[in-house]
Amino acid sequence: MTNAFQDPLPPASVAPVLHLGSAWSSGWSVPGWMICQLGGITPEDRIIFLSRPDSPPKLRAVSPSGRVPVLEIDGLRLWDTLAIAEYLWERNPGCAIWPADPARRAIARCMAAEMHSHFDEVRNGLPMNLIKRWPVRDGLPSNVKLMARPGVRAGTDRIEAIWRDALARFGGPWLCGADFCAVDAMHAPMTTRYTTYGVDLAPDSMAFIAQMAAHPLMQAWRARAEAQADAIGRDVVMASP
Ligand SMILES: N[C@@H](CCC(=O)N[C@@H](CS)C(=O)NCC(=O)O)C(=O)O
Repeated sequence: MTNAFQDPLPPASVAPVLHLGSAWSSGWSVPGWMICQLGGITPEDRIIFLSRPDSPPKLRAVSPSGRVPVLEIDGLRLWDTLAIAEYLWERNPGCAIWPADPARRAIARCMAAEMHSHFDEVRNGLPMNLIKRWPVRDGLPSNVKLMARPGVRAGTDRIEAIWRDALARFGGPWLCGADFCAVDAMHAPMTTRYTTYGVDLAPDSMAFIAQMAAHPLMQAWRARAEAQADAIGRDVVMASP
């Protein structure tokens, strides 16, 4: 029996091509796209809408893991956000992906790795949807119940602690100091979940969430989500997930 994951993928492009998911719901697509901007490349973006019957074969046609983001660059196919960040940094050391100072960069990598490795309970408990505002429909659980889902409060407490510690350590306004870097990009989709579900966190966390929403990269991404929602139909987007 043929396993689709073993099918060879086409040779990767030399000119950068970035495969992304739906802008309103694909959490990892957000930092994938932002990190390319921070790395100084302007890839051709190709969108695969997720959660559709034809999504899995479309994803497997470009991604060995069946997940996005995937960056094709220099003839390589990179299918992981953190690996994309590291490749673009090695290709252009000193770009805006990581802080210039080695100690700050090491802490940045700890924060990025923790966000990359953990918090699935928060991701699954509060699914990302940049268009929806809670409550939107009767009969669904309140944000209080969503926050009571297993692991959501504990994960949120840790995320707030990361923000608080990093802002105190490096003086803000971003997690590694004055400049927005890959760590902020990786936390960006997390911040949006609390806005979507109307969850009130501590005042300093709410300030960070508001600051993130106003960042030009986040605003550009949100505009993309709004445009996709208009094109696809807001009823479809509001029903997701
Ligand atoms: N470890 C991967 C995670 C990527 C991931 O989970 N992507 C999701 C979208 S946010 C995906 O492609 N899911 C496939 C699907 O929804 O069918 C990374 O860092 O890029």
